[in-house]
Amino acid sequence: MNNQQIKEIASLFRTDGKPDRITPIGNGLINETFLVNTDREESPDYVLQRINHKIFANVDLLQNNIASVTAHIRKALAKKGVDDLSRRTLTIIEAFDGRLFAEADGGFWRMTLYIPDSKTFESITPRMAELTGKAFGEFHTLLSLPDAPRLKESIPDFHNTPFRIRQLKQAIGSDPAGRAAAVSDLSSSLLAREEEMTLPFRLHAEGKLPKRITHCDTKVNNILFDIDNSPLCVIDLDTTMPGFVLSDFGDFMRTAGNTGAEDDPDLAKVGVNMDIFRSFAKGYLSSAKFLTPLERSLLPFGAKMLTYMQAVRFLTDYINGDTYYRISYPGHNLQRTKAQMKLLEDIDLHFSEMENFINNCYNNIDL
Ligand code: GN1
Ligand code: MG
Repeated sequence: MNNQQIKEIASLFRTDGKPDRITPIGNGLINETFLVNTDREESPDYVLQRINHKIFANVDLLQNNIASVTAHIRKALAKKGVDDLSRRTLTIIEAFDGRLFAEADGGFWRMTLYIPDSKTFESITPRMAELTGKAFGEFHTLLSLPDAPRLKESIPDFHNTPFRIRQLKQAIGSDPAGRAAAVSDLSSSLLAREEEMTLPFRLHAEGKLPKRITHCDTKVNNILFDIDNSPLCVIDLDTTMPGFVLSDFGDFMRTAGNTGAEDDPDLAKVGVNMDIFRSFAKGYLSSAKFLTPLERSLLPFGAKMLTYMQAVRFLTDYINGDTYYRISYPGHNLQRTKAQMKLLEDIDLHFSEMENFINNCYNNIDL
């Protein structure tokens, strides 16, 4: 698609000023994202996204979820006296027909206000991690208030580890790209940990572990930071849905708490950054006051489970012939799997240190 066509799609939304310049932005693996500047200097800029409809089958449900989450956060922040509300949560821009998305070029598109002077990072400092932990604790707190919206699952079984393991087994069984045999060492070592990695789901079935509204994609690059590097707002609300808080804690650690990249070709660089873990945990515990003792004690397990689940998902996609995640080179999903498995090994090595820290931190021993 050329810029002119994208500009025409941007014109389907109620922007202030006429869409003028289009620039691809972001590095998500699922949706395509563009910055839209308008012809009026004094108008705001906008973010236009092509929603991956293959993955988000029900766009109406998806956009309604996001609208109710952002409205709830906005209301709660206003009550607390926060004034820069349009920098603190996403603002959806309606299409001219009043819908929260538009249909064009055989696909689904949506628009939000661009938050000026905001930035994203692939890696952050311990101080930023502490403030981000606090911000996630606040996000979870707001979404566990009694008047929080009841959300439906935009992707059914999204952070459901037993389901993801079943998908891996199916991929191995059907082997559509003929790749399963060559990676059988990797899949066997992942499948050997099935029992261990599905614990939260058994605890939930026994009524011991609650589900709350969680973000389910707390990669470090899904947080916008302000010019002074303080966290501003969580973006990519597509998968906000009922889940375990350990998921969000874990997904952040999987990304920000990795000394290497998610797909690092140099496995020697991949490992746990304990400074980030400690700072993030400290910040999170300082504001997530609603946690039950079991939820709190499972936070380090979240880092393990999310890294494991991501390895399972990347390997499944590799075996399926790369049909889900955007890849930059052949074998990218395999490289991602290896990097996640290396991280998982290192989390295993640091696991008791993580557990002790959470305990001590809660008891104010190590603050
Ligand atoms: C995807 O869209 P993006 O890049 O923020 C994926 C996440 C994965 C992540 C791995 C809807 O997130 O679940 O953790 O890639 N989102 C979806 O980088 O599958
Ligand atoms: Mg994203």
